[in-house]
Amino acid sequence: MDQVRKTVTVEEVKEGILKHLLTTQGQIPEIASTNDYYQAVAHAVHDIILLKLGENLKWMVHNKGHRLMCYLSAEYLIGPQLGNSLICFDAMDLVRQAVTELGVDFDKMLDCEDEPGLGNGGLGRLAACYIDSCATTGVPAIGYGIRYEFGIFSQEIHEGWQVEKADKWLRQGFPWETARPSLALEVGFGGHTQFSTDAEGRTVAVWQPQERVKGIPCDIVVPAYGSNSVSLLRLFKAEATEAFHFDAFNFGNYYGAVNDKVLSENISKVLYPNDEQFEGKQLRLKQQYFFVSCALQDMLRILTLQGLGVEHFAKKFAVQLNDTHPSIAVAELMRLLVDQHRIPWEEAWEITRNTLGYTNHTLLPEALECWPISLFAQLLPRHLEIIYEINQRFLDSVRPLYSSDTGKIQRLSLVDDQGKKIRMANLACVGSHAINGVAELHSALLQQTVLRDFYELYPEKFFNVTNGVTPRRFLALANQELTALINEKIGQGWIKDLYKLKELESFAKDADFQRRWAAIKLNNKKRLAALIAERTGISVDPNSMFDVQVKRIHEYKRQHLNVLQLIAQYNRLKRGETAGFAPRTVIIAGKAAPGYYLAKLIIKLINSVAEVINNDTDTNSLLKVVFFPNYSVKNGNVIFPAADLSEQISTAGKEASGTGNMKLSLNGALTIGTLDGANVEIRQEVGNENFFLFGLITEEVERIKREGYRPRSYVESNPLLQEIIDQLSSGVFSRGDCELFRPLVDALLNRDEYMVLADFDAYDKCHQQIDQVYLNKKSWTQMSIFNVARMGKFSSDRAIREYCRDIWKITPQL
Ligand code: 26Q
Repeated sequence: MDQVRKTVTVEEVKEGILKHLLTTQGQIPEIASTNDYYQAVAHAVHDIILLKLGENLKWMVHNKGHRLMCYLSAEYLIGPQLGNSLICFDAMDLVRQAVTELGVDFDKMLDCEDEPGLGNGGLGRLAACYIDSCATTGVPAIGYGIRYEFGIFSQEIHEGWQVEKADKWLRQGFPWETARPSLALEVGFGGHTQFSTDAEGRTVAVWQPQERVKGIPCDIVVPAYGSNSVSLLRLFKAEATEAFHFDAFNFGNYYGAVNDKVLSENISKVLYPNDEQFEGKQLRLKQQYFFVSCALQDMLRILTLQGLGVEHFAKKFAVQLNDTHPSIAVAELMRLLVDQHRIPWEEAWEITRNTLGYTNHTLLPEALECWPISLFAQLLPRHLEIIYEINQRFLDSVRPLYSSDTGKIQRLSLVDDQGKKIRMANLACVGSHAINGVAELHSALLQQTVLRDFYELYPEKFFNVTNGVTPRRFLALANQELTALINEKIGQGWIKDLYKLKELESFAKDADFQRRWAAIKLNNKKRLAALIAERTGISVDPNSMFDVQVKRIHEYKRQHLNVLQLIAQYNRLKRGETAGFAPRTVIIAGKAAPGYYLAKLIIKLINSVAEVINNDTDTNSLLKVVFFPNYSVKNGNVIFPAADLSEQISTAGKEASGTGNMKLSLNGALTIGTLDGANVEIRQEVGNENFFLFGLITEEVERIKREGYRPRSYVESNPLLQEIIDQLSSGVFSRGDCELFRPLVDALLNRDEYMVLADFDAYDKCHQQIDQVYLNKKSWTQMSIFNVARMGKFSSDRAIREYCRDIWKITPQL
């Protein structure tokens, strides 16, 4: 936003801040807190966003001349807004100066922002990166979702256990949104369908819902980097309809009416904190339908505003489904077109399929959404009828192709074998023109496993779009010192074209550049060390290797493999085997789904092992362990720039892509990883020699399982592993409690679903090699530079361009 920089002076910024200090915070400078200043600065910057970009926003929504991409996602993990906006406007220094001149600590001021945690993890953050990249690449886009009052819980650690606290992100208000009650939409639930005949003798279905709820759009304008382009994030908040008040006075049941009002407002109350594990909760289905219906109605309104008829829907909108969470859109769009706009079924079906694209994010069978038909019948009776109709027509059309193969027909059906559930992935596949996975390996495995039958039926519908992350937030903002060094050498072009980082390769062997590179890493580590001390009381040595695993806690992500290796290393140090060892700080962070017992026990394990190791004076100058509480976008941005080693150690074939792997590598961490998700492509890009590979590959995992995996045999043949299992079982890390970790040990010894024991030895050996490389500082730094220089592919801008080309048929304007 050159204009902002050119036209706004420090004095004007100060004026804007002081104005808001008074008008928004009701404060005078003499007694204002740092938080008051944060609020004032945020409002002042938000003013600029609306004043400078408002026109562009209107143009984007109302201009007839382009196709609009509408992203449907139940989650957006957007992170703090102020710093990112300043990066986009290239106004960081300007505002830093203004705030400093007002006598306020700029960094403390930035730190006041509570982030909206409206997502669980990767999928929600990906949605936020994509909305950011649409703005920067000039792709007209609206992200539709839910404005949860409580986002992902905030995590505290009490005696080593995770404790969930409500996320009151709205406590101080949220300066970045504009509620637009005049644009509210109505959504129905329950009731029944009435069939009647219209003037032309056609049957018309009219859904008579039992309950109605209003969706209030809360708009967040997302600025581009370096242009006036924007994206719009439109999140809906549920509110009771006015009808409640009528009922109350007509029937004298005032309490009942108010109670119903409260119940309907519950829809947007809280984000469900489970990922990768489907749970068929009624309120969750209500959330999904609520925001999808609001979104599609909003699109129809935009169409009308542009003077276009509904028959233009597919030309006007490319709608992308972020996993199956919004897949009820298939039935809702059909309902709106057929029941409300009287479009013939076949034509409506054509529109629906041409409009929708479906992105899959998981191969784990337990994560696939299958909703009980009984729940559907109760909540969305008309949609159930529509889904049955879609299914009947679909199965009728494929039966001739597979006449003798009833198994195939059963697997393709939108209804499960017992006739009890709706398979949302099947609905999404049938109802969209494009289906994609999120990394090469994932897309290939989708075609071979969960979506195999659909791939055989419609191979032309399948695509891969490897995930990416935004370089604005995850490098320019998170790592400002490194950004300054990079800019000095190659200019700022990489911020919009990440492939330009390649130009850093010519400095990889330059001793002075290496020295500066390493000095910046050290500074970032000092900053993280200070935060670790503040949050956990643990002191860590910034000169040790920072070995980082940050992501949701899940057995398939194998944080416990990390812990087993850590114990192996601890045992070696205890035995005095210190030769060739690089002093190491193992940093793990992530939230466990509140109902996922083993994941929570893994957190307890990490903290218990940390307690023993950190307090052992024989070893604690060489090895430390930190569980960093409450991993979030905000904390992530302190962790990524400080990482030396990035742990991406999921069982091959289980991680769809991963995006933390990209954020860490982009900040100069080297990866230790399996051939899983996007690791495969990261390794391809950075070069095999700059990536620490270990472990079974997908085919081997499958083969060993087929042939009968006996996890115990790996323990029996490896004394190191035997020793660790014995320590866990005999209370060495649990103050003598032999029962505490038994569920974990049993899971490993008896099933080991994720092949932790099978991969342990390779992982341990790989770590020992890494130490050798780390001890050679020059060569480590060189590898770090190569990693960053070769991360061009993993920009979300590249991903958005691919979606535009292959799926949305939109030409990016920038
Ligand atoms: C579904 C139904 C009911 C309740 C919750 C859910 C639910 C919520 C969130 C299911 C899944 C999620 C989140 C999944 C997720 O984050 N997947 C990750 O997506 C990333 C972006 O593509 C990938 O990089 C990761 O590999 C993948 O695990």
